[in-house]
Amino acid sequence: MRAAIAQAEKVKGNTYPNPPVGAVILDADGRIAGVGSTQPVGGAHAEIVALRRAAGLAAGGTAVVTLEPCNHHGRTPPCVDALLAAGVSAVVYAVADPNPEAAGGAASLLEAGLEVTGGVLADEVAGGPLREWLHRLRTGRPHVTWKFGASIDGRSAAADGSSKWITSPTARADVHRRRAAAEAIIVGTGTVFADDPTLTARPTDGTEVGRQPLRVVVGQRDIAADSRVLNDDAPTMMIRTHDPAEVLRALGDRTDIILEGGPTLAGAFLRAGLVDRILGYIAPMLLGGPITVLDSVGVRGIGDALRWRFDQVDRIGPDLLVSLVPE
Ligand code: AOF
Ligand code: ZN
Repeated sequence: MRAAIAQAEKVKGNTYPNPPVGAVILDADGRIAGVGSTQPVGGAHAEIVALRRAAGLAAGGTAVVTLEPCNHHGRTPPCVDALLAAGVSAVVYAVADPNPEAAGGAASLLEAGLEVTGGVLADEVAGGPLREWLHRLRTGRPHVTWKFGASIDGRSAAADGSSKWITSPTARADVHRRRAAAEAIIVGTGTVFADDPTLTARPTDGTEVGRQPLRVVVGQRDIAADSRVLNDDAPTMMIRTHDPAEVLRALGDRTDIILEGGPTLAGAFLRAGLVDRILGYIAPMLLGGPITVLDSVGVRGIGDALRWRFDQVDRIGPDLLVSLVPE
């Protein structure tokens, strides 16, 4: 299943509105015979790619998939039929398909006499490659990750406004990898004025960028025509509102959104309850001073604090990467 998860991670961002799914086919002796991941929408599902690679070796073998195999004729025929045709004798999956149209694959496979096991590493998959897609299906709105880089005392810039190189190149490379998997990156006009960011995905670890995420600039003010965010490296959308719900509506059926600041816009999204995950890149540096990652979120007393839970803490080069989810 970990190999299947790795396959899913590889295509994250390139499959929506379909989920990024990974599959591994084991031959009758339990050796890996083929791996695959979901192709861009309208293309083959993960199981189909893995079955093609495994060819004759799938017979009597096991299919390991991060999502319950689909049971329906959607844009592509049912994976259940392909698994039966290939003669696999067992199917292991992580997460049951919550899409009512596609669900029921496990029951059909059982009925056909296969050994079926669900729930394997389900939490890892539901919190990992499928997190954003499951969120979209459950809530009908995109999954929003608020990402910031800061000194250990929560400052995003020094008192004079200079903010380059707070976090290390390793941390910045991680940001670019995540941008490459996202569908849109949101900033406020204030960030464009202050930092003139390019907001493209430029990973240095060899991750291929199939398509650049949409750059979204939110706010009433006009930005300079020569702002980097308006260059030809990626598409850009300007949205003249401060209402987070309206911003998300303008993003249509997108699934995976990164909010990159600044402090006012992040505050508005948090107050609206429209942040689903926080990613903080924390540098071992003290800046003090007035420029913080976040403006008011309406907390007057400690009893009103917005409470979150750390779901992952990693060291990344000299910095920390902390991931939080709502408590
Ligand atoms: C799988 N394996 O790799 C994926 C699945 O329109 P279609 O035919 O592409 O079907 C889309 C639905 O199929 C999608 O909403 C989800 O329920 C399931 N996705 N299923 O067996 C895959 N990506
Ligand atoms: Zn399928």
